[in-house]
Amino acid sequence: MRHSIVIDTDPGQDDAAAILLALALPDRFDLRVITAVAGNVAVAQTAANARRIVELAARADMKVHAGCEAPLVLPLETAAFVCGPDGLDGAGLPPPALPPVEGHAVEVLVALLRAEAPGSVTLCMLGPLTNLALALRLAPDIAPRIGQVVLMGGAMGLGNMTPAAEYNIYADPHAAAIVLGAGLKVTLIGLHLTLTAIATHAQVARLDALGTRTGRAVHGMLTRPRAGGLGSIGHPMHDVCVIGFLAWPELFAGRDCFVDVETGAGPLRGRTTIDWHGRLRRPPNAHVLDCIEAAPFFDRVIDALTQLP
Ligand SMILES: [Ca+2]
Repeated sequence: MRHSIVIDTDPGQDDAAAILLALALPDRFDLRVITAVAGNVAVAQTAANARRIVELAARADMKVHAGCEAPLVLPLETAAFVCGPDGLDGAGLPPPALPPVEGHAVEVLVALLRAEAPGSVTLCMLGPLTNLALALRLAPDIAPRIGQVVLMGGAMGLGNMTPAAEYNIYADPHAAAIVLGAGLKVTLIGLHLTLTAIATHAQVARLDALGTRTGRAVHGMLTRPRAGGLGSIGHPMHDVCVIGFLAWPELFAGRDCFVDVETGAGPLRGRTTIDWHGRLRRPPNAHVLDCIEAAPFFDRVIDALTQLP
């Protein structure tokens, strides 16, 4: 099956790998447009980073639109302490040759969804959900036109931004609540899964051995020295799981659940309460993934990346 997708993103090293994976699988993905959002770093930088990535993949034709500069309600808190000041620390990429194209990401999302056949477009959400939430508020008629949303965010358990919250949901909890409350077909890929999606040292070394500029860039991002990480034993690649799930759903498992988002300002801000056992007796609003077969997953990711320059 070939998916018509939009990638909404805040690159971010793992966003970069996700975009590259989508571009490396043209028989699986028709990437229509990339929309950038403030998150890991400011939106001017995330949009520039998306340009750097598509140019790395020799896809300078790919349209990148900049979107929201800040979360819906709260001030922006970046994750530059993890991703580095430009968001792509370790990639060794030059500045983009071209700027983002005109047109705000939110308006582009609305126009695209209105123009396409209902149900035909999949939204791949790799950052805070601000752009999509604002699009749903601006144009509620797009909700039934969205085929599905696959998002990286939340956690069943410990967060990475705070003990309670994963970064993407923490950064804009109000947007997450809007998206999860909009009656969309949502697949949620949280930290509880992505922290088990670890490439082995041998797989990471294989990236470098590809001898391509893409292989070098991804290898550099994965192996950079990091402050502020969780001290995991390998190289979690959170956002890659979104694209990988659409390409190879047989490597993942999960179940339909009700998911609630804490929008209050206290220590639980951005917490996702995932009702795995149905205790709250609320209708499910997301398909929550909890398992990935990491070894074959990364073999396939690296095999795909061999297709890029
Ligand atoms: Ca991201």
